Amino acid sequence: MKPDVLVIVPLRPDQQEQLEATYSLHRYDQADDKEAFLDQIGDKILAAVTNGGRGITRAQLDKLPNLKIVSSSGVGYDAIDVEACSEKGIKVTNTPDVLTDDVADMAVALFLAVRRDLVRGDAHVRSGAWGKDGPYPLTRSIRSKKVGIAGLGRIGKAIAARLEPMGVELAYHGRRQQADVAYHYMADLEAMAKWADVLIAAMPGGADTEGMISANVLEALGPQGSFINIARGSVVDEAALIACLKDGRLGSAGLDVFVNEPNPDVAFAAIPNAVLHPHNASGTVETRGAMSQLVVDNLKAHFAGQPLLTPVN
Ligand code: 8YV
Repeated sequence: MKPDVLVIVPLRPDQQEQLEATYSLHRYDQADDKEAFLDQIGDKILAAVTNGGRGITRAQLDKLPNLKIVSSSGVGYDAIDVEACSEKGIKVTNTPDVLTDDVADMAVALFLAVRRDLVRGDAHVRSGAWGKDGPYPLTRSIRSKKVGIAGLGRIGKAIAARLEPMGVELAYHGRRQQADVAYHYMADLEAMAKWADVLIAAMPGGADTEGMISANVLEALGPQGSFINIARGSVVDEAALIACLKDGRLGSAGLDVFVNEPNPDVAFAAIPNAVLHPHNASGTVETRGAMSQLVVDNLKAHFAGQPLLTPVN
């Protein structure tokens, strides 16, 4: 008898095949009436596969009385009710490390795109404005600029490592100073934003960091400053971000994440000083494959009674 597994979000094709071969899959993602579907099959589900975006809620967990593990594709688990899982003795796993490089690359891509005006430069060529109106306005050098990273975890460190050889001055903010890190630590986020030309958000999402990038922080960053977010939409006061970008209190932004995904606030579409990306920093074939494999491998370890590879709780 194959163990029954709930698929909230399917994996990449290779890994989905592995799941199909090993487990009896119940496709929540394909069910029209999801409530009725859970009522019908909830009792027999032993494991669930989801991702960082969809997660799993307490209401869903309540319908899965025999669930023992939630294996999620994504390093962030703010959409998973980990507290409810722990209460119910359900293990949660995520996919750290395998996505670090791609996410850090995207932070740097947004940083460069924003500071060197890549997207508007592209439009200047395509529209013929170059020939009609003349050369594109000058931008600002990256070299010698001050970059503050909020959240110096695995991804924050990978971003710093990429920026260091570009000749920027680096500082970081987090809950505490890290003994083995040479970058300048700033305990006050607003003070770091005031100091910085560019502020990069790389902290986890969730209640602890909600709205951390406040109106005050954005204003401290200022009219020449740029905000880059590859973390979660929830870490920034998005209404303040939109207002500050519109009226020039903040210079520019590069955003991979939004409060309402996949339908972000329509106001963003009319903001020329922002580069927008559809939450796809980990979205490469290689990395999504590695994330999917880690989801499969965590399930395998669980059903074999072995230690989980990347446990969250
Ligand atoms: C994914 C992410 O896009 O890892 C995360 O926390 O936000 C992204 O890698 C997300 O988990 C959906 O798969």
